[in-house]
Amino acid sequence: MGSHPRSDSGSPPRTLARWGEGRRRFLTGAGALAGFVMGAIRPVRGQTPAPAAPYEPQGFLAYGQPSKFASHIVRRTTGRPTAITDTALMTPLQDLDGIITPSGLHFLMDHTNGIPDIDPQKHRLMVHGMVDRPLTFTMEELKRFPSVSRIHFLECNANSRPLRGPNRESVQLIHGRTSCSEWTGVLVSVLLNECGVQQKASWIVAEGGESNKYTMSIPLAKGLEDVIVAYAQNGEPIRPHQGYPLRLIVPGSEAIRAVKWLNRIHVVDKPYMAWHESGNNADTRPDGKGMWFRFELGPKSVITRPSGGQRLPGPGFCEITGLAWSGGGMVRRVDVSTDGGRTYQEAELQQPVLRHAHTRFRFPWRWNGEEAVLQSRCTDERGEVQPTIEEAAKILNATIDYFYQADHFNGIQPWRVARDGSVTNALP
Ligand SMILES: Nc1nc2c(c(=O)[nH]1)N[C@H]1C(S)=C(S)[C@@H](COP(=O)(O)O)O[C@H]1N2
Ligand SMILES: [Mo]
Repeated sequence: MGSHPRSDSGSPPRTLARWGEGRRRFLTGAGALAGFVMGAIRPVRGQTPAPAAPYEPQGFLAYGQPSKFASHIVRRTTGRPTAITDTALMTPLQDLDGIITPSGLHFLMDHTNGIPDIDPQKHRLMVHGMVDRPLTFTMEELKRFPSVSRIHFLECNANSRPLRGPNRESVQLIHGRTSCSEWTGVLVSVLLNECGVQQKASWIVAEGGESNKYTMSIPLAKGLEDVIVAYAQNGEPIRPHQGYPLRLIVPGSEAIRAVKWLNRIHVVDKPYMAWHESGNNADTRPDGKGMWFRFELGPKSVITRPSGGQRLPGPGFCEITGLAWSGGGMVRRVDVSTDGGRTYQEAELQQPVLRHAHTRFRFPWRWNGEEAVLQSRCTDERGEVQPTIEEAAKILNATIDYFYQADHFNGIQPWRVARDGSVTNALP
C-alpha cells in the first residue's frame, strides 16, 4: 500500500497514445492467433484494414462513456409530467439487451423540486419508534453490516399509461418507467433486529431526505421479508437521481415505495396516509371501494424488439425479444403470439430467472412479409397470467380510453408489423 510503481521506476506515466499502441499490438497478435485457429480469416498482407483514428479525449478515461455512435440511446420523456411529478424520464427498453439496465439509463421519477445534494459523511439513517433501542447509523456503520446484492426491477405505478394519444408509439415512451439493477445494501431485517422491534409494531414508515419529506408506509412483514436499504447500484454508489447515498428497495412492489435519499425508518402500528401515498392510492375497484395500499405489481411483459417505431429490413429470420416481470415472484413462462393473440407459443427464458427481476425472453421468428401482430404474455410462479387490455381494464375498473387514471396497468401490448416492415402500436 502507498507505493507507486511508476514513480519508483522513474518512468513517466504512460500516455493514452502509448496505451493505444500497446493495445493495438496485442490485438494484432490475437488476430493472428485467431486466423491460425479459424483458417479462413488469416489476414492477407496489404488487405488489413487501416488502423482507426485514436479514440476520444483523455477525459473519458476517468469514467467511461458509451460510444458516440450509441449516443441516441438515452432516457426520454413524453414532456407531460403526471400531476405530482416534476421529472419523468423513461428507459430506452428497445435499445437494451439482457436484464440489467445501465445506471445512466435507469428511469427517473421524482416528486421533488430538485435532487438533494447529500454528503455521505453527514448522512444518517435513524431507526426509531416502536423499538427497544432507537439507533442512528452513519454510512460507514451501515457498510459494516452483512450485505446482500440482489437483482430487482423497479416499476412506477404510472407505467404503461395512457396507451393512446400522441407519444404512444415506442416501448420506451409507453413502458419505459421500469428498469432493473443489482442493488447492494443491508436488509431491513438486520437493522430492525439491531433495534429490537416491539410486539405491537406492524408497519414501517420510510422518509426521504428532500425538503418535502417524501414518506411511504410499508407493512412490517414485507420489511422483514426482503426489503433492502441499498447503497450501491450495479456495483457503484447509487447515483444522485436514484437516491444517493441510500434508498429503500421493496422487491416486487410499486416503485413509489422505494424511498430515495432515505434518512428515517419509523416503526409504527398503523400506516400513515402521507401526502404522496394518498395521491397515488385513489383508484377504485369494480365494487367501488378505494384501492388503498396495493403494493404488488401483477405479471407483465412487453416485446422490446421489434417494437413501435422500428422497421424490419425485410422478410426472413428475426428474433423476437422482450422483458417479463412480476411482483408475484419469479416469471414462470412467457408466451409469444405473432397473430394478435389467436395462438401463442412458449418463448425461451434467459437463465437465471430471478425473483422480482426483469426476465429476458427470446423467440425465434421467421417473418413471411405479411402483416403480423406481435405480443407477449407472462405467467408468474403463482400461475397468475398477464391479462389482455380488455381484462386489465375490467380489473382496474377503467374504460380503455381512461387508462390514464389506472395505476398498475399490466395489459398485453400488441405491436403491428406492416408489410413494409414498419412496426407500430397495434392498439386502435
Ligand atoms: N424520496 C423519494 N423517493 C421516491 C420518489 C420521490 O419523489 N422521492 N419517487 C418514487 C417513485 S413514484 C418512483 S416510480 C421511484 C422511481 O425511482 P427512480 O427515479 O430511481 O427510477 O422512486 C420512488 N421513490
Ligand atoms: Mo412512480
